[in-house]
Amino acid sequence: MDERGIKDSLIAGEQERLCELVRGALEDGDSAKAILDVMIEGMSVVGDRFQRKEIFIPEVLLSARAMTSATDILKPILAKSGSKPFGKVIIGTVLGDLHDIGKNIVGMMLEGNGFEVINLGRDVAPEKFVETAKESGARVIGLSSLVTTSMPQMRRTIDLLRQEGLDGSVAVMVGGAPVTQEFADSIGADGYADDAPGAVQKAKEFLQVEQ
Ligand code: B1M
Repeated sequence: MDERGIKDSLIAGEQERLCELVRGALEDGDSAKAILDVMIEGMSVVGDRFQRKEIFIPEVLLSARAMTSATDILKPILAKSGSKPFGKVIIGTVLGDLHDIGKNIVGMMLEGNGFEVINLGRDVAPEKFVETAKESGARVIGLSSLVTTSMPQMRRTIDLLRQEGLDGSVAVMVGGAPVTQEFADSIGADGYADDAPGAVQKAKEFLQVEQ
């Protein structure tokens, strides 16, 4: 795989070139997971440059758009699962937060590992999570947050589930770059995952899927 090319085109926000390189890597037999890892490294360079004010929102948006398109190419592979679903998992990025790349990767990996995923998107209000849990009967909710300002919405969602009497039947896992195990414990979440494979692991634990 042309790792350098994949990182550089993602950092430069060159959507078409990135997609071409990703297709090429798949044709050469590289795994979707390995390609994704290289893109995640590239995106972390984008974040560092943004933080150092070397690039600004328009550039970050271009990189995000390129990564979303390239991840879409990997989706059928990551989400391929022949077996009957283990159970439903609701996922979403919390209210006030527009970051969804990592959350979507979590969703794809859950699907690829045999879960039925209800992806509510981004900027999702606590009420929407609770309402969907009631309607769908899902027993797991995964909350994603990428900005510290949206993290309090995770607590609000858990509090609302408690008020509605669902806390015993629906397990909540939280994740996203600024989220920690300590924070998860402090808001009464049932679990925390650092990355997408960790989220799959937690969902399996919650639904007592044999590993
Ligand atoms: Co924003 N942004 N952004 N941004 N952005 C960050 C998060 C930031 C760290 C950049 C920085 O300053 N270095 C910073 C947050 C700082 C903070 O809160 N402490 C930041 C900021 C400040 C902002 C704005 C406020 C900027 C502004 O307007 N001035 C604004 C906020 C808008 C809002 O949300 N209301 C903003 C906007 C944007 C864009 C829209 C331009 C774009 C998002 C596009 C999109 O997602 N569709 C964007 C991007 C792309 C980023 C960075 C560069 C990359 C995020 C990303 O996609 N990473 C990011 C910097 C960074 O993270 N280094 C940054 C790749 C992705 C695969 O990783 O999302 O971490 P990640 O997901 C991982 C894990 O976290 C985990 O698994 C995933 C896969 O391994 N995970 C879970 C995620 N969710 C999980 C859920 C789980 C379990 C694991 O269980 C349920």
